[in-house]
Amino acid sequence: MLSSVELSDFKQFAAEARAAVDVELNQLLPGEGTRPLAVHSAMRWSVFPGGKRFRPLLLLATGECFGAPRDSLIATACAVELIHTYSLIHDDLPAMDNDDLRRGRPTCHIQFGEATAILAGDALQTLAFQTIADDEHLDPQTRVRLLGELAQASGTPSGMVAGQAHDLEAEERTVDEEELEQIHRLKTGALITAATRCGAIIGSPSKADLMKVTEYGAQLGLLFQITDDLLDVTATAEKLGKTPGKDARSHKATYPGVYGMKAARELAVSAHASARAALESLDRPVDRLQAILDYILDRGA
Ligand code: GRG
Repeated sequence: MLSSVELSDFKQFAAEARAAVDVELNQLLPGEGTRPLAVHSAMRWSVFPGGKRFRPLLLLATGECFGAPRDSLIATACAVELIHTYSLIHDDLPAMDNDDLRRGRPTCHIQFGEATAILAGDALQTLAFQTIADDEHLDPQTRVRLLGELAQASGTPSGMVAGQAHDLEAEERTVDEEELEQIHRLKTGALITAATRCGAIIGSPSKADLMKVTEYGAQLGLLFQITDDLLDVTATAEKLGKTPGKDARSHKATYPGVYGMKAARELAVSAHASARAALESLDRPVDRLQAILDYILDRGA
């Protein structure tokens, strides 16, 4: 565990990085008064005030661990958050999870109607790619590489869309441990891993270091999903900002459902240890990446 000085450094970093991400997101999104009005209001409704901003924070912390300047990281950090927010809007739609509460307030389709919510999600996704393509702090070759990373992690067959499709398919039947991990590696893990990889790539890592970062990201993604599943069982709507107990009611493939609560908690500890081992093999200042790990484990405890 981190010392109190390291923890206080991390809290300061997280608060300041979240504020910087919000300033940049505000500049990237079309203004409220921009026509057509409804789609832009819906995009802003879902992006602000936002959630934990976990993925952009992770990208900034990884990039800075590789010595990349903040200016070269911030747009890509926002692009990952735009993809994540699009996925939440679409996941909440009646045709998918059919949820009416997200980030502590009505979901996008409840507030603006289904058609506008679909368009807002679509537009956030395309804005993510445009943001990286236009980032003049990065050389063209790096932009193309980041675009490829993000597209792969968001789409199919090796990204979030594949995971979501697999998850929908599995609702009607029992899944085993291997299939559960495969679903969540794609649905949640791919974008979290991409956040770590994109941050590192901007800092020009060696191939060996990028592999270590990838392993850290993959294990952190699993840890994130397990704790998210545990919280769905144990936390209140107020703490979650979304409807709890939904996974079991929708017959979702979850870690507590497949393993039980005790074994799911043990798996979280084991993913935390594997991620930590990957970090320890990196000869870099990894305190913030360690703090992120500890924060996610504690969240589900
Ligand atoms: C619609 C293509 C498509 C994919 C949807 C995001 C997603 C994939 C499903 C959401 C279902 C879910 C609750 C997954 C668990 C992990 C997850 C993505 C939690 C939400 O992320 P947080 O906790 O949210 O980072 P905030 O609001 O803090 O940004």
